[in-house]
Amino acid sequence: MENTGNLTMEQQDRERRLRWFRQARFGMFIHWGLYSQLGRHEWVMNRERIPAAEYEKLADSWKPRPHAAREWAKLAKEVGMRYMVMTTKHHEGFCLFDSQLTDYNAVKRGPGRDLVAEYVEAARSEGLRVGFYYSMMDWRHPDGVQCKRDEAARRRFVDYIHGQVRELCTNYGKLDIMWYDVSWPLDVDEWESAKMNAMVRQLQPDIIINDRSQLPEDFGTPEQHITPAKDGRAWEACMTFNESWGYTPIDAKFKTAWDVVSMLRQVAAGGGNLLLNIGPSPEGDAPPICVEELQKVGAWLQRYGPAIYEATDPMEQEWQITGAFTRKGDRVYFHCNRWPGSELAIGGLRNRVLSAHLFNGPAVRFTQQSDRLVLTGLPTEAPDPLATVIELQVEGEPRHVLGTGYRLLDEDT
Ligand code: H79
Repeated sequence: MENTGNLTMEQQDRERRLRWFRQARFGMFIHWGLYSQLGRHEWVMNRERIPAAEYEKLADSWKPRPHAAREWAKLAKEVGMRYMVMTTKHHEGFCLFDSQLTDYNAVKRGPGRDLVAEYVEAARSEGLRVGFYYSMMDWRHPDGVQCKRDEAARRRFVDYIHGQVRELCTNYGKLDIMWYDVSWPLDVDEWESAKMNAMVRQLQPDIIINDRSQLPEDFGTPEQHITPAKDGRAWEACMTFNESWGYTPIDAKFKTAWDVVSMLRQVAAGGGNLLLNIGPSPEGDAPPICVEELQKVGAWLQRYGPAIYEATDPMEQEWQITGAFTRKGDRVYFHCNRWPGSELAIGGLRNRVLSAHLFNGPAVRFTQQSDRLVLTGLPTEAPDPLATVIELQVEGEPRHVLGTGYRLLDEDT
């Protein structure tokens, strides 16, 4: 039984809604929109100062393949992701959903279908949780900038944004995540964010809401860095595969499976999630390199999953070039991603080691003198080049402390 004794009713309800999210660990972010056709980043309209009239032609030329989302969802499921978040409207203003509030949407223009409905069906049929990304900033809406200077414009724009959020929360069944993005140029009162989120919760009592409507709500969203939230708040790091969110083939330096496994270990160690982005082509193909690398990650998780999904207990630790820890209770998992050969020395572990094993494998011999642990008789080649997990059973609260200065072996603390 959880001890909920010291939590307010509101906090208890938040923890109830967050329960799946705190255990999810790994999700797929999808950035898909008109910008995908240009292949030069999702900010292309703004960065290249493309006139709206010219950009809007992309709404008619976009002809994505039917049900492309099914392949993304299958991939997500296969590689160990538990949820998805897709852009329903990015800063460009084009709506991938059927909106009564604008004709600039996927049903009325080129695609001729509701791409959000297809996405929801695809994710649900793989048993994945469903999130909607929605950009509050809107470069195309005539009041999107004017709203800051003109009360009538603000009223119209806020009604438009709230109205679309209502549509999203009404027309697609049960949702798991509302993932707002950039709330420029208004402040929290001008946006009437509290009112908007109260509406969301009335329509979707189990939903969790991110922190980007200028209210903290349910979880934090570090972007392009992995930084745990304070005070036990839920959090999710969103990361790109290359350096763009939208389809950008000229941005060709992609993270590898090794990088992704390392990010998973970092989020697990901090009790958070990794929302890893894919920018599909305009037709709807995930870049082949992302598919290949994710499949390697999936195979790795098949083998080492428990050292990621369930090993989120906090543990003080410092860096080592050979790897880092996750922890569950008295089990400490050293994820060795730079294999040193038949001997692995770990300095700074302040607990007596009771046993050492390759994860789900044979015992490993070791010696321990003060805070120097030496594992011996290991394979000369890395058993797993992405990261080999070594499970240590330790005595007492696990601590890994080296300090910055030089310290003789027998000095304490
Ligand atoms: O969708 C992806 C990015 O396109 C988007 N978030 C991820 C998930 C993103 N948009 N902008 N940013 C990230 C960086 C933030 C820019 C901002 Fe600003 C600085 C927003 C508010 C201050 C630039 C200046 C935009 C408005 C004013």
